[in-house]
Amino acid sequence: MNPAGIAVQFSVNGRPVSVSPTGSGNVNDTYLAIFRTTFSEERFILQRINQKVFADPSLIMANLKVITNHVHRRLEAEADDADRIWQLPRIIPAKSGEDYILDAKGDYWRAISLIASARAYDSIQSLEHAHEAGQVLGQFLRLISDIDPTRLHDTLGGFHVTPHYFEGLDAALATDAGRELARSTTEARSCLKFIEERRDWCSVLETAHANGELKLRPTHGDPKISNIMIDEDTGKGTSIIDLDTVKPGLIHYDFGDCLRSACNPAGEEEQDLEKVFFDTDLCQAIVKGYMQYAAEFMTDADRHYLYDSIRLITFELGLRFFADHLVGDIYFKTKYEGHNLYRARVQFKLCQSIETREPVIRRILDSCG
Ligand code: GN1
Ligand code: MG
Repeated sequence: MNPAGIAVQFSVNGRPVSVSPTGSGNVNDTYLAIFRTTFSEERFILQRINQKVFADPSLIMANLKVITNHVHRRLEAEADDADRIWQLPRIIPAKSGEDYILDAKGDYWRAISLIASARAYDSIQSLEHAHEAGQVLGQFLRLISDIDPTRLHDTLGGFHVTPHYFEGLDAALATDAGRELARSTTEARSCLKFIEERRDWCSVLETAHANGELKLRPTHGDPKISNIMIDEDTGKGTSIIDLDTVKPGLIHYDFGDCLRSACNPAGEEEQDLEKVFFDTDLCQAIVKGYMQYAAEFMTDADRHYLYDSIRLITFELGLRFFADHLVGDIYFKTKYEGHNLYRARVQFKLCQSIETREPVIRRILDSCG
């Protein structure tokens, strides 16, 4: 069914004016729906959940409910003392009373409220923007830090467990087509070399988890810069969006992912690799903002692994893009031939830049922590 036909099945007043694609997500299909009544207008977000990625969308909705109910309650309780109006989207139920619509093709659709008068950016705009992004992530993780992680479903097995992505790579390399793609170009060969040189190190966080140093907690799973909403009037961060990947995990992957994405001023889709690097001034701004809220729940062991988390998640995303390239682009949506290979090269360039700047990054982490 078309998105407009789905949109009217949710509990929203008025009639549809438009339902058009929005955002830059790599997995789900996202639309902005505008409805009007005779006296007002309502805007909300409509999404078709990609079931090739999320096998059981009802579990995502269950997690979303736990998180949003909890955060809304805490935000209300703290509102009078807050320096801004913090927000988090809410689920808009279907008219049937369910949290989602299952269409005739078996696709799951859900609606969530729009964080209005705010916008997200695909790449970092300024030091102030970076500082705000850090605050938004720190605040979100603080607000969910008292949720028992066992209340959340593991909606995506192996997500952000870096060694797990080597299984995908190795399976791809075991096929003729995958091996051919990995060997056929200089670019692919150098990606594979980059990956192999880091194979032994990539278990660093999982080992710390296995030996009890790091614990599973509720996490966001995808706190990249394009998921952080900035108030258009004040320039302050107000909300984090895209809560599909909320699940029990290591908060390090969240911390690292925010820095990975926000400290590369060129953005993930930059076509000129020369422009891709890890900006340590932006890093300092984010870490300062993050710690304002996160200091409350961070342990010494958490702090010990922060540098690794930045390097690792960048490496992991490159590995995921590269492995998807080898299997014919089945996970991440692509716009051109070789898109995922190119995305992998961007992340590996960034990872290299992080490695080169390790001493500076560690100094920043020590002084802000
Ligand atoms: C995917 O679809 P989107 O853009 O929200 C991916 C993230 C990656 C991100 C990179 C479920 O997120 O893990 O970091 O692309 N989400 C999933 O842009 O795999
Ligand atoms: Mg996402």
